[in-house]
Amino acid sequence: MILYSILFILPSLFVFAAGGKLPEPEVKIEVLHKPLMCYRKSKYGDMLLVHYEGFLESNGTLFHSSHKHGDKKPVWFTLGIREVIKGWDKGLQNMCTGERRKLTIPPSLAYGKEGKGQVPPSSTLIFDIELMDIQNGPRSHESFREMDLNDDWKLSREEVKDYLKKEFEKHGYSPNDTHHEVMVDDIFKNEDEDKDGFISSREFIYQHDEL
Ligand SMILES: [Ca+2]
Ligand SMILES: [Ca+2]
Repeated sequence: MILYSILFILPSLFVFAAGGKLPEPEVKIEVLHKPLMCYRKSKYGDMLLVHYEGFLESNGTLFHSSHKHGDKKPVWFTLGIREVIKGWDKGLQNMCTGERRKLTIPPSLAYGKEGKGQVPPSSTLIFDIELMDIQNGPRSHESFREMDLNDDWKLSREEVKDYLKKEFEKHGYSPNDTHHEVMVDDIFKNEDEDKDGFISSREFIYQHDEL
């Protein structure tokens, strides 16, 4: 009886946790600093601003530092949409602004067998990451409410287009109607799963839940 239950439950757990694949290796998370006040914790769909340093575990080489390299500014990215390596998506959830974490990330959740740039093949990476700010990303519940102008809990093409226009203007681009139409087509092709011509809150927010 017990064996039966385990056989029955395990496969469904795997499907739930890893989209049908075997569970992946984990990211080791160590909290180096936690602020006293935490008003908001990072979640999938949020935009995070981070300062970070990345090291090779094998010999301690610093391969990238946002403090020292490039324009020496912290970087923005959206959590949970694979904009960054999987290890970041997994390891930077539920984090407070001002918190610092050390992540140890196996190659399969970083740059894999191939490596990339200064990261040699099959490298385990260590990151020291400080979360500087959290903003509503394109995937948050808050931005859905913001986009849903008539509060009917679904997004029409007009609402999505309106939002794109505002976002483009906010970032200093002049509005381009043809470009926006193409983007709206693209968004609806991917997001409107049941093809009813609207993006429901569920289609919007849970799209990337399998990550
Ligand atoms: Ca609406
Ligand atoms: Ca729909």
